[in-house]
Amino acid sequence: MILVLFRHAAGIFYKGGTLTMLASLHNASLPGDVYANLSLIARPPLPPDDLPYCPEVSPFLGGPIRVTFPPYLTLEDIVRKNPYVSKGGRYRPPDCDSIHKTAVIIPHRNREQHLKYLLYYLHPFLQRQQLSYGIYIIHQAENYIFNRAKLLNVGFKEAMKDEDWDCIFFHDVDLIPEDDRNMYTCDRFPKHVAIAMDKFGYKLPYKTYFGGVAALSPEQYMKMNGFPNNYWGWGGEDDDIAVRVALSGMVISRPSVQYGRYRMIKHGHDKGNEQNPKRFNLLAKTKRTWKQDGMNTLEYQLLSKELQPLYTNITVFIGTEKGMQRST
Ligand code: UD2
Ligand code: MN
Repeated sequence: MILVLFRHAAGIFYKGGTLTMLASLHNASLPGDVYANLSLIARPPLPPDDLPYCPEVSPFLGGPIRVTFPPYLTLEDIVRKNPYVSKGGRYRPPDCDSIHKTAVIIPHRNREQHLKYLLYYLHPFLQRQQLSYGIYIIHQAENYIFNRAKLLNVGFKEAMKDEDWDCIFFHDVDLIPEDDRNMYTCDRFPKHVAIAMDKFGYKLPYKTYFGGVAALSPEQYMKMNGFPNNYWGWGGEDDDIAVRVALSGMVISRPSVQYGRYRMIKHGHDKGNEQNPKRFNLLAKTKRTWKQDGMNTLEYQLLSKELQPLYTNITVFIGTEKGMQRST
């Protein structure tokens, strides 16, 4: 027993040593470059079934990430920089068997520039964490008012058809993570991840804040009947989700403030996502409505599902406030 324990401790020590060595090596060359450690990842001459499990702590982590927005970046550049990413924006570590399968769901309309930067950072970030992952863009068709939470519900449903994901990240398109120790894996409770954003002075704006980036396991998500479908326009849906967490008997978990850091790409108000004047009324009723509105009442028309090189694009018609009839 003592011998086993000792070996175990030595293993951890060794892993820690490797991590420190790699981190300093990478810091010496390009401080904070999110692509710095990727060249160290290589496919060993082993059949995929014989790969060892990935270690508990990835040796490719580098800590803080320097976020800049290179002006001439193209999607082709990003493809070239991520040779192990396959069609549909899918990845599994080539050198080890990951126990984590994470889907990232991004609600989207008309934010192509933000999407490009997010992909530029997110792919290497997730590879450094040695996760198996897939990136999904949920694109709201037509010009009717934007509905972030309903798009996230669609993303969940469609992603789960592809794979038995064990963790779903619901991710704004304009938030860039700034520390790769912010693991894109799930906790015992729904995890609010974007807890320290530049736009809020790297602090939580209020205690139950749940916006930006959040991670739920499929079980946690189903337990709260997913997210509301009836918040059209800006605001309130994130607070509704936080209330659902509590109403379904769970609590909010969070990473450490040192790791849960994000930069939000600056933007104005989008046309078609005006402030939702009904948000306060809706929020006052969540307690009565959460079981009657959510995953169990989700309706949409899937218009297309395309496997792009860096992501799976899902274009969906989600209807209007009045129902599923076309607005035009
Ligand atoms: C805050 C929250 C966000 C959400 C929103 C209220 C932060 C960092 N985020 O974001 O999670 O709760 O308030 O609804 O505080 N989008 C498009 N096209 C559009 C409109 C929105 O793609 O025309 C998507 C995109 O992924 C965007 C997200 O919806 O990041 C949230 O919209 P926002 O960025 O305009 O709102 P913001 O920054 O106030
Ligand atoms: Mn934003």
